[in-house]
Amino acid sequence: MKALEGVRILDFTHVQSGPTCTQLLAWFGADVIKVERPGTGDITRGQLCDLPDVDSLYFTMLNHNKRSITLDTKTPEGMDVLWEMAKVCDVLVENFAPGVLDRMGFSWDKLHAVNPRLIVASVKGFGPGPYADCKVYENVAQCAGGSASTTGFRDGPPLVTGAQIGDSGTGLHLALGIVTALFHRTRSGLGQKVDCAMQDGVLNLCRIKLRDQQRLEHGPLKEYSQFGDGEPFGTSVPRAGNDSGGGQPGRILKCKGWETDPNAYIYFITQTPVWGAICDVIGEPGWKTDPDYAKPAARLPRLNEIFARIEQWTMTKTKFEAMDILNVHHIPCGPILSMKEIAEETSLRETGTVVEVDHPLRGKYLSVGNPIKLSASPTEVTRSPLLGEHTNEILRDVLKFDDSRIAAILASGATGATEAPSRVAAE
Ligand code: CAO
Repeated sequence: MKALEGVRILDFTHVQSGPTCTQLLAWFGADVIKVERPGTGDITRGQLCDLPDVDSLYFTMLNHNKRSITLDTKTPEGMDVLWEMAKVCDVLVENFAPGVLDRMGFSWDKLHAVNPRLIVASVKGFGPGPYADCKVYENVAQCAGGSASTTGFRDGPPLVTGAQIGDSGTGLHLALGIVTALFHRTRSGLGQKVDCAMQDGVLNLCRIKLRDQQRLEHGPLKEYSQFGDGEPFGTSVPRAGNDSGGGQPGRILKCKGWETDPNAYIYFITQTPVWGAICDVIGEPGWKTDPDYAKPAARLPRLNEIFARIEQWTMTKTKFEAMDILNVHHIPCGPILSMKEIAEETSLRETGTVVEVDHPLRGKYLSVGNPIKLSASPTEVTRSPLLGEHTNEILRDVLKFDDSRIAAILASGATGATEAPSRVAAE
């Protein structure tokens, strides 16, 4: 039995933040029923398409293991069906713009009255406050959550990061909120609202930068290369390039081949317990006892010089050769892996973190599998649904409608053309 078997999710999500949450729940065994607008469905089905008339990779990679029903919830018949679904589901998940669900008539009060056990989980860009009504996409959340102001180099503009911390990060937060509410329901018998704001989710992941903001009031941040360069700090946490580490300073360093390979780099951490080994490996054994280098505090003003010296060594090795040598000495380091290298990495295939999935219209494609491994509830990744693929079976098997009721709903147009191909281009 899968961990969430028996849990039914009314998945009223779109784009990325909500779908990543419900995909995780589906991977844990929940029955996730995605409600989509007839004709177009989730707008991402038709965005950034690499093949004609085939659901985009964006959509397929975010909606595995789900079923799809098409419903125009702005028709009375579509609205009726949605209410019936709300009665038989355990969780409703949505990430529409602020106010959309209320405008549809699906307020928390009404949903709770109809199904007191229903958990209603929402992603919004912001929590209550001046921006509560704003629509938000990934990069807006990265900017408003503190990530962009602290990412990049100090002589350049703020930068967004390639990791989707606003969308997928908030989806993760929401999934935790939902399973927590499910656990609470086993004792209270009642559903509750679960709200995650993308700004809050990003800030939660930027926690150490708020730590640094407060440290700054008590003096310069000595592990930042800015300190070693003698550049004064301002009043807020600066961008730190690739510096990291608090007590364990680290940098990205060039490796052999960096002139032509944009990813011939390694992340190198000068962890204190292995400082002696580092000195031996790079050919500076004298630094083990030299008072200017032997202790972490003495090294902080010299980090630029120290990393320049370590880089002289890493540039003589490929990133994988350097990994092999450094790992023998338990020196924390990591290669900069390109997406191509990750896609080809056999160990990630073996653990199911990278999976090959077959799709009837697309054929085989690669996706990221479930990064959370449960020993008694392993994940089997199955393809995303075609638009409206399960409309009839949901009306019949989940909602237990009889043939005449189903025929009336289909005739009303509320479900659109259920046998329609996978998507209609939305771009
Ligand atoms: N049938 C009929 N109408 C439907 C429907 C259905 N099945 N599903 C959705 N709709 C309607 C909604 O009722 C809404 O209509 P109204 O505005 O008339 O009430 C409309 O579709 C659009 O909803 P939206 O405003 O959420 O969509 P958008 O494309 O304009 O905005 C987004 C997208 C992501 C900016 C917005 O949804 C948002 O801010 N969400 C919260 C934050 C979030 O999750 N962002 C992550 C985005 S991923 O990068």
